Amino acid sequence: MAIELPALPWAKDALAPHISEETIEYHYGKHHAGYVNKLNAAIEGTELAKKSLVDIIRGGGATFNNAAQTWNHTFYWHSMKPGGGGQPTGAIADAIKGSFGSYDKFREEFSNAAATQFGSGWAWLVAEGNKLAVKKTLNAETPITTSAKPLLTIDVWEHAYYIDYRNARPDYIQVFLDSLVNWDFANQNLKG
Ligand code: MN3
Repeated sequence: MAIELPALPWAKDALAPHISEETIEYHYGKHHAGYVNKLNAAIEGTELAKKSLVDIIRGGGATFNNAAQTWNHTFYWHSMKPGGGGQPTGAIADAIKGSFGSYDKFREEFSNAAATQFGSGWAWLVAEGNKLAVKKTLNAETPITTSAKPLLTIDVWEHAYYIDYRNARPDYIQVFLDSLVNWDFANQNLKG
């Protein structure tokens, strides 16, 4: 069965002015769709076509990059919402305090991971046992191949921010934290 490109959780212009409709047009419509199409072309008629996306990713091999990028992008879209950002609420707020000491410390660590991921990749908030941690991954690498449970992610490939922020990745990271983060999604993942 072909892997589907999931619908966005909001309208393409809903994150503007923080992330423009043009960025989403390209990032979702070209990049994300491109990973899905390449993945489907690679698995068509093979044993992999019968597997779930997560199982394909965990199997590694030649399809890993397109499969992991398919999953990572869906997770990224849900990590943002119009009117999001700012202080966390609910269980995730307590967990952040417990693991990092304060929201500000978490923010510093997450921003630093996202800013210092050299080249293309991702920064993540994950749960490892009872602790939360910040991770960064290169290219398509994803925590779902590890024991860590992803709660939230930011895409720091240039295609995620170059139209809106040019080379200023730190500005994009700040806006992500201040105006876009979907803490409801992080709470859902923490619980699940
Ligand atoms: Mn991307």
